[in-house]
This record gives sequence, C-alpha cells and structure tokens, in this order.
Amino acid sequence: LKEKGVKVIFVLGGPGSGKGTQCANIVRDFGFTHLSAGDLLRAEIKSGSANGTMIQNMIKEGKIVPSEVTIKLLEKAMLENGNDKFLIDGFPRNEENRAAFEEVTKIEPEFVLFFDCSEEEMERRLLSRNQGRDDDNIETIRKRFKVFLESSLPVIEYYNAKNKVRTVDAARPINEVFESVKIAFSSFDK
Ligand code: UP5
Ligand code: MG
Repeated sequence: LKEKGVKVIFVLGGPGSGKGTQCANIVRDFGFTHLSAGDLLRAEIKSGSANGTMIQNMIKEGKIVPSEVTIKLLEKAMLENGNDKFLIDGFPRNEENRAAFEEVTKIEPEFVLFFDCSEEEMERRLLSRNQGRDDDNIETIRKRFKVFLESSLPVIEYYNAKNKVRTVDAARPINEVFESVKIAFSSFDK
C-alpha cells in the first residue's frame, strides 16, 4: 500500500459525532474512498465469518475489537480498491490500534480530522438514529462514551502533539459542519 502511494486520513470523533455523515460529503466533493471500520466489522458479522460472534459481542459491549481483525479488513478493502486516497472512519480507537496500523502498513495519516461534539448532543443523535444498530441503546451508548474518553481521545492527543489534528466543531447543523470540513481539506487539493 505504501509503495502504491496510498494516502490516508483518519476521521475520528465520539459515537454519533457525525463521522459517517460527513465522510459521505467528502467522498462526493474530494474523491476519497470511505472506509468505516465499524461498517467493515458489521459486514463481517453478517457474512457469518468465524470471528463474527466475537465481533458482535464486543460491539454490543462498546469494546474495541482486536486490532489484527480490524487492520486485516482495512488492508483488504484498500487493496481491492483502485483509489489511492482513503478516509478511515472510526479507526484507530486506541494506542494499540494506532501503533499496529503504522507497524503493519507503514502508513502515517496525512492528517486527522477530529469531530468535536458534546456527549449530550451525540446521545440525542444516537437515540434518534433508528437504523437498528445493536449498540444504539442507552446502556451501550454510555459504554461507548467511556471507551472513547479513556482509549480513543489519547490517540487524538498523540497526533495533536505531532500537529496533525484538524478539529471541527461538530455540534452544529450538518451543512455548517461541512463548511468547516471543506476548510480542513482545502490544503489537501489533488
Ligand atoms: N447527524 C450527523 N451529523 C449531524 C448533525 N450535524 N446534526 C444533527 N444530526 C446529525 O451520525 C449519527 C446520527 O446523527 C445520524 O442519525 C445522523 O443523521 C445524525 P453518524 O454520521 O452516523 O455519526 P458517526 O460518528 O459515524 O456515529 P457512529 O455511531 O457510527 O460512531 P461510532 O464511532 O460509535 O461507531 P462505529 O461504527 O465507528 O463503531 C461501532 C463499534 O464498532 C465500536 O463501538 C466498537 O465496538 C467497534 N469498532 C472497533 O472495535 N474497532 C474499530 O476500529 C471500529 C469500530
Ligand atoms: Mg459511523
């Protein structure tokens, strides 16, 4: 992947901060391919793979799936796709995810797009999403918030220390958030 000149942007933010919604806009306007780690894991459950039950249980508990599983799915998706620029949404979720991805792929992100949003707003969005996700119930949502604070925010801090984080106030309406997203991408024209 690295030899192919593949470029990666990590799209991070709490559960319900709008990662998937804004990635769809970025794909439309900037020609990236969107890879949601959560979507890839949910597809793996549906496909009836050997890891399916383990993944399903972890998502139900808001826990982070072992990085080897997620990285394999991300690598496969990138290799199967002809594009050379990818939005990786919802990954890496902890320090171990981050280190393993860099170790395996030798790829460092161009930058990290971080959607900053309050828990109250994220909770409201998740409870009204109604797409039948196993983890959109208040018990699991609380667990997801806790894991985000304890394990995922440190990843954002790690990249922040390297000046690689572009933060967007994600608590505003979808089109206003996208205006800020466009500014974050304006220095990445290709
Ligand atoms: N919405 C979006 N933007 C809005 C706005 N500006 N104003 C008002 N409403 C807005 O949006 C959520 C909802 O809010 C939607 O109804 C949308 O219309 C509305 P969405 O764009 O879906 O937000 P997103 O940030 O993508 O929320 P998501 O729930 O997908 O985030 P999570 O990070 O919780 O979920 P993910 O799928 O990434 O992961 C799920 C689980 O998989 C994890 O908890 C974990 O168990 C597992 N996982 C891993 O183990 N490893 C990984 O690497 C990835 C996932
Ligand atoms: Mg999502």
